[in-house]
Amino acid sequence: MKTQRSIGLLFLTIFLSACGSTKLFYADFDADTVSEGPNEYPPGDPELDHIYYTNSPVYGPVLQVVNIDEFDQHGNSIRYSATGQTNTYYRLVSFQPYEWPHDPSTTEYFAYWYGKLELSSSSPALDVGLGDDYLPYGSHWAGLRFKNGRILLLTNVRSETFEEIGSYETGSTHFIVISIDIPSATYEIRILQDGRVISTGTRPVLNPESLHAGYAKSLNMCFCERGTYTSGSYLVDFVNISKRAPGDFRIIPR
Ligand SMILES: [Ca+2]
Ligand SMILES: [Ca+2]
Repeated sequence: MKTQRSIGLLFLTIFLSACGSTKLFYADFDADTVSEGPNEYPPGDPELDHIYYTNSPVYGPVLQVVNIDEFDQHGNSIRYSATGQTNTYYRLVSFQPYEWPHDPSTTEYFAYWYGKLELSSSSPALDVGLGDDYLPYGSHWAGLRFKNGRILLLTNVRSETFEEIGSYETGSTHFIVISIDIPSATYEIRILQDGRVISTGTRPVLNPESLHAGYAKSLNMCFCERGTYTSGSYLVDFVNISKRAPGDFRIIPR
């Protein structure tokens, strides 16, 4: 199984290397120092892509580079941990491309990454979204929430309402692809886990007026739910935002 996954990841890496001009954000954390926060400006193509996060000495690290065999996508990954901090900005992690101004020839955006959910019943919800800014949730084009074994799709940003689209088990690994089609102002999210795919199908973008804005197209993750939560983390690797789809949707983590 491990060999199959490594081959699949190698294929995907080669594919993406040939399409450098379409990359907007890329981080694999392999050059980062274990036990520290990741490089805020991930080395390599593309230039000027950025990770926004706050590793506060008061509230403890939110992001930490780790090397964990059982996740083992490739080399290092990052662990994003929930904290008791009530200020959203201290808890938010935002993967931000550099693109200014907006390229009018762009018709599609894709965000994709590997993740492993380490969430228990005492963990806050993990919210993930792609949008034109990093302020959850109003700017999101599409978003997901993971909470108590349920996978929820954000359906209304103002009222923060969700639709249940699937389930997960704590410790499960997945590969997520969020795709945005600009001309039709639609999106689709695919979650590959346990050898199957959960798809949202094609849906209208939640915040279509910002599709042509010249802001960052950010992939945002947040343990933003308020409450006395004490645990929870998300292992993440191979974070991509691109104008091109990943080379092989059949790559399913085991
Ligand atoms: Ca890695
Ligand atoms: Ca870079």
